Amino acid sequence: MFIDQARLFVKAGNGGAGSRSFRREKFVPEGGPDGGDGGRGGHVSFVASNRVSTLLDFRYQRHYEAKSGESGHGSHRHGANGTDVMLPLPIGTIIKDEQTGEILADLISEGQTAIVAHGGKGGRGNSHFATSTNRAPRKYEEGIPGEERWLILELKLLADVGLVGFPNAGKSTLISTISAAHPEIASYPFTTLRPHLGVVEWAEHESFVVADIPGLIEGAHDGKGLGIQFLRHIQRTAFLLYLIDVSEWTQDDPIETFHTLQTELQAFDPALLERQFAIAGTKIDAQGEGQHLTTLQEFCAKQAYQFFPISSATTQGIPELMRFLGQTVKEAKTSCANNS
Ligand SMILES: Nc1nc2c(ncn2[C@@H]2O[C@H](COP(=O)(O)OP(=O)(O)OP(=O)(O)O)[C@@H](O)[C@H]2O)c(=O)[nH]1
Ligand SMILES: [Mg+2]
Repeated sequence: MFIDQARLFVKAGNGGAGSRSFRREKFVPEGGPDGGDGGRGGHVSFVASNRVSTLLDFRYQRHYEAKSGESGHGSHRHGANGTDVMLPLPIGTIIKDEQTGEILADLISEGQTAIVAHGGKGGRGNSHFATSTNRAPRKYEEGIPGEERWLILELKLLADVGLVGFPNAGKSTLISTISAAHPEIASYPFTTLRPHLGVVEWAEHESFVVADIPGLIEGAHDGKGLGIQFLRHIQRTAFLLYLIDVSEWTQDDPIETFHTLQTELQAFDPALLERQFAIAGTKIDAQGEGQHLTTLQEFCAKQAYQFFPISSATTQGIPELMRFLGQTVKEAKTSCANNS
């Protein structure tokens, strides 16, 4: 199961109390104060790791607490710091404070860490409070309580290619044909309710990741259908593939469909329209007289858009499309690596 959101509570450890202690030595009747400071409470932090790929763990355990710092000791000895809690998260997770909505961290690279609840500082021991008029202070400080808060974790899929299309366009069928992902497929709209990722091996040791997301309809940006919130999953993809049904069963004009899809993407994030893309005409095994296919093909030729007629049912056109996507993603990644 792919979990893309989680809510959890974190509490850092409290600081340990400072110590109230006096030096006791034989023949020294009034030994000075020697109470050490309390230890710091443990922090709660996250680390981005490519060994985890979902937020599933946070469905089962929602409370994470770090240990408190130890109290200080006599002879100026510092109490031990509380042990930190370090939780691994998939790369691509955004951490938000639930109450304020503030983004605390955006984990984008392996090993990146973020402290989300700071351990409380330890209190000072009585040795700090000696003055010329008070050589035997009884005063010491308690530790500061550790921070605590509710967090929202959001995993933005780090897919290379995002599939965009009307409901029923054949997005889930395509991803299940080209990868090991098995999202539900059905002839009714909005079968897919949450994003799915599939890894496509297009050549030996060469792969890219595709995201299948719920279908878009006209007015999605006003909340129609499933809305457009899930488009955040394709915000970071290098490439978009528009899937447009050209079977004889569809009532929609393919060019209008393309424009509607672009309008909805733009309403969510205009940058999505600048993204490299190609258009696939789907279900060509059921093209009938082929009117929709011809219309779309001519439109793409005129606009100089990359166009691929495909059928997931017969796999016609799919190997060519996969090679094209694989190569394009690879080039995009190489130029990205060279620029950074
Ligand atoms: N003949 C034919 N039917 C197809 C092809 N691809 C998909 N279909 C059918 O089209 C219908 C919709 O397919 P899905 O893959 O569920 O469509 P989707 O785009 O994921 O739809 P939503 O999840 O609702 O957005 C199903 O009945 C599929 O069997 C194809 O290449 N040829
Ligand atoms: Mg689907």
